[in-house]
Amino acid sequence: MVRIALPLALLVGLALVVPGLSCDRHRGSGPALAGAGGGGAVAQTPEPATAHKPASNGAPVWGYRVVKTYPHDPRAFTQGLLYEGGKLYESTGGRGFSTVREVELETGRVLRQKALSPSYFGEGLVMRDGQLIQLTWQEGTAFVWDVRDFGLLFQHRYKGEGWGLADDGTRLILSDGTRTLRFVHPDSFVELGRVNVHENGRPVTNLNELEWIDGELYANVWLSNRIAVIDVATGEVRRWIDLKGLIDLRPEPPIGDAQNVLNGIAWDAEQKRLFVTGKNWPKLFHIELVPPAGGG
Ligand SMILES: [Ca+2]
Repeated sequence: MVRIALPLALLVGLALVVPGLSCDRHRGSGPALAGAGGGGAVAQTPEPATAHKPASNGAPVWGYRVVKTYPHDPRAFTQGLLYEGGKLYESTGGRGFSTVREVELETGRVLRQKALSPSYFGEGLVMRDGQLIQLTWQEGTAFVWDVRDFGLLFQHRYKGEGWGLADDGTRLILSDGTRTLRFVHPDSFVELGRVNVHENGRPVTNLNELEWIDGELYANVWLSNRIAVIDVATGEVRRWIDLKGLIDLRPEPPIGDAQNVLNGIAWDAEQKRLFVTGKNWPKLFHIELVPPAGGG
């Protein structure tokens, strides 16, 4: 696969003027992936990159404040992130580099991990009843791991692509890069319903990593610095979180690679801490959200 190393702005700009230009979101050119066929992923055609740009009369845009910065494994092509029981768990992508792992928050050190077969590409991750449920990108398979030893307990099958995964306490919520969220039964992956995400009637696409926080769904929007906060009953984006400037990705690749976008949201429900990171980012951030002037 031809290596595409364009600045993000240029890449998005090209996507606007070149119909069908596909962005290989999962090429994963980070240190762990370099020279290994780039992950061998098949390019895909995202929906129009303009779709996620908030309308001028759209939902309020919140800012952020960094509370604390932690190290993050720059070889981790982050696809899923969660915090549960005082521990941080992560799902990484890339063909031959996909893992499910427990990470030490303070140091970023990988305490233990399970590597996926090279034919699988890790994606969204949730914890439920002592089990880690991990999506795969195009393999239609969700792995259920025993959190105690990362032993494989079960596999579910589902249709289409898997990007992000969240748990609303009753159902799992699955994103696939489109504007559509699917609700599936946590024990069977049988589909229970779906909703299209929008802002003032405009579709919001490229929904990626997810997190369920106090009755709302937080969603990374692929190739953007924004998180959409969604009312899943209606699909309406209630507000945006703009994380522009959180990390300086301008230095040389791989850190500056266009694929190394914001991705990964984890919520520490006990201590009310919000963590975010990105693909192959060397840092993970505990942030607080700041409402817009005039209220949000
Ligand atoms: Ca998450």
